[in-house]
Amino acid sequence: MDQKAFLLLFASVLILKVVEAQRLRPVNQANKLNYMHLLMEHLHEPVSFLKGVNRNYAFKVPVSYLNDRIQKLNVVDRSGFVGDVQEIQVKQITPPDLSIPLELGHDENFSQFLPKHRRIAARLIEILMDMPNREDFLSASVFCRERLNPYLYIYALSVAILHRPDTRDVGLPSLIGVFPHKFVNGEIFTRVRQEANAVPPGSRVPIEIPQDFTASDLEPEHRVAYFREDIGINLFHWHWHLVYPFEGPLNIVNKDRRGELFYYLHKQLVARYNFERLSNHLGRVRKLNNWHKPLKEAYFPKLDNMIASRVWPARHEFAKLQDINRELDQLSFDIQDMERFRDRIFEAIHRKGALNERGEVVNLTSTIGIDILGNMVESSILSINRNFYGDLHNLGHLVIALCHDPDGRHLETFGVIGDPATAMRDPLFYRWHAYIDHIFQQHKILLPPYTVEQLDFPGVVVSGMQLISENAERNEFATFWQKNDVDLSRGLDFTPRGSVFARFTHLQHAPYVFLIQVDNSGPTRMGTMRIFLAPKFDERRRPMLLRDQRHLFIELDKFTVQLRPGRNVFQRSSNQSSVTIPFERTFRNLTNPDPANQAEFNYCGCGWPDHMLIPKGNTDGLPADLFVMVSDYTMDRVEQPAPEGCQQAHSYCGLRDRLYPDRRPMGYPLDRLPRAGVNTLYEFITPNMGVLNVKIRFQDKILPPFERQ
Ligand SMILES: *[C@@H]1O[C@H](CO)[C@@H](O)[C@H](O)[C@H]1NC(C)=O
Ligand SMILES: *[C@@H]1O[C@H](CO)[C@@H](O)[C@H](O)[C@H]1NC(C)=O
Ligand SMILES: *[C@@H]1O[C@H](CO)[C@@H](O)[C@H](O)[C@H]1NC(C)=O
Ligand SMILES: *[C@@H]1O[C@H](CO)[C@@H](O)[C@H](O)[C@H]1NC(C)=O
Ligand SMILES: [Cu+2]
Repeated sequence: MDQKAFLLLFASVLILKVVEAQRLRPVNQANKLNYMHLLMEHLHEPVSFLKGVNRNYAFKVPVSYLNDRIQKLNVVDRSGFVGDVQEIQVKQITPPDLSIPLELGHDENFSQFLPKHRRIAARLIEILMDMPNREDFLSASVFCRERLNPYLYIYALSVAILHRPDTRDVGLPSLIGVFPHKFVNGEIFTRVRQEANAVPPGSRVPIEIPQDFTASDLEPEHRVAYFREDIGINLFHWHWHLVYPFEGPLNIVNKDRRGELFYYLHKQLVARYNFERLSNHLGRVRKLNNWHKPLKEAYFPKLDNMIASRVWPARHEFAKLQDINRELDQLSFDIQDMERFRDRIFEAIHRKGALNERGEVVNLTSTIGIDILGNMVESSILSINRNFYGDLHNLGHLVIALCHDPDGRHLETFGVIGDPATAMRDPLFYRWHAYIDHIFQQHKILLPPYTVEQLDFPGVVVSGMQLISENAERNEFATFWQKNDVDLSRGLDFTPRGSVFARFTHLQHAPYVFLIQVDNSGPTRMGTMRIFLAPKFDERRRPMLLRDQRHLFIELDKFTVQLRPGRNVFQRSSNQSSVTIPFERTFRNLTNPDPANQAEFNYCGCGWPDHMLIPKGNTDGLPADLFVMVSDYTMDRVEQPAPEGCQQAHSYCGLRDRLYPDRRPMGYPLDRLPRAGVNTLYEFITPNMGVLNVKIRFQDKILPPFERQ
């Protein structure tokens, strides 16, 4: 026995003595899985260490599960802890075969976009999905944690928790608590460490994250950094891709209209970004259609990962895209390959038919064409012909993410756009997705415009609209800054006892209510209220034509209404939006796992963050068009049982285990070109629609945490 091992053994004997002074209480066996989030904490520590912010949980693990030295000594580090420890017992199973997941080294940088990594992740998801019951699932999760690359592990485990029928009630912690370095400036970790080491839990103050840490005002693009770098929208994007992975077991990937939702969600992301740009005197984002021209937009992320001592590579101004040939990633493709895929996709769109793997023509119809295209362009494993139409959108992420080291000679890894948790920080994310949307639009503009008869709902008239925001003029949205705190303690590479908070500043809007008056001259019937918002003027302050403006409409809400004969007045608050989830759910706090409210953290954890619902506007009040339509529910309705559990943000995320709850094309009625002769929104509307002139007024003030305006 060498000296180190001897010392460890000696320490463990002491520790076991300490354990005797503690009381071990098993947790309620039926609720064991509610503690799974503890597996996602402090990933640099073995599973046998005490877990939880207060270090009062322990996994009781079969000795053979533990790795190397620690395994041999069976050290359960409970040092320094006095009091009750709750024990989570882990059953011993025949361990799963991890030979494929182990192809990814423990310290490698994991990217869902890399084909090699996708294959590995798909296998791990399969392993975790195949566990026959909750006990075995917990056991396999513990076994994998000790052996696998932490990023791969968290990704696959999260997908499994979101999709196993028996884990609906298991809470998924917010990724910011797991990998905080993917979300906040690396510099603050030094200060977090000082605070945690020097100050006891009750007296700690939050560490302030500066609002402008990635660039200065010399860079015009920096004016919208508050959007790109918002913690909430990056968490949302990560979560959305957990719910809609493009590779993995077929029953997970093959969700109702997932290809169409890929198109619609990313179109909305670009629309929202453009709305912010127009709020900040920036032009709309230019689509990235020329892959040979140097790229004006630079990005220096300034995120560091202290665990893997990894710095996210930067991209300087006027970088060029290049052919990729990286042996270390088993990745090789040329820009020409992407061009070939692009040309084939355009050809399919213009022929209104695509070739499947058997060489048969699949019609790109007005109903399912967009769904087929979504899966083809992204591409997902549902693509009708991946060999022929390739993997355009994913390769685009990679060619941008690797442009600083296309052949790997500098041993540098991918940039932020190569990881869904960080991709939305990069200005090129939006240029790339503007291009991807341009492809989808080639299909949409070939579809026949909706006729007046198709749009109208005879006998239903929108006769009045009002917007009432707290402490604001009538028909104005109010926006401002707000500070909030997020607990980073669980994802740190050292182990403070108790929480350590970071304080960040984000955009916020005042709570508002829409009042919509609808006259019904027919019998009682149902309708769907669809609410959208777009800027009124373009970057040159000229009124927009509907053919341009329709790309800028962001969805604010969608809900079913009952129309009684005569006058109906509907009142709808911002906190009821079908697009958003509340702030608390975005930053899910699982320090106090209460089985009663776990379910809502899963699918219901998917939703646009409420604080980013309304674009910033400007101090003069940015003029915007609030568009409302009441459509005929008999044409919208999807026959299915009501969703269970929490209220879900279905507009962008769909419903768990259900069909997408609206039969119309996503983005209806603004998803197609307007009919002939219609140039403006006002000319477009039929009696069952309404437009309200509103303003978005930004007040340059910062509200303290959790305070209502
Ligand atoms: C991960 O990326 C960093 C550079 O950011 C690099 O130093 C490290 O070697 C990479 N890890 C592996 C295993 O490739
Ligand atoms: C596809 O469209 C063509 C032309 O409209 C039609 O003749 C053909 O039957 C359609 N194929 C299928 C499988 O519906
Ligand atoms: C939602 O907003 C309305 C109006 O502002 C308010 O009365 C209600 O309490 C809010 N509900 C929740 C759950 O916050
Ligand atoms: C999280 O929950 C714990 C216990 O319920 C509470 O003490 C803590 O303040 C919460 N943190 C946040 C950020 O809400
Ligand atoms: Cu995405």
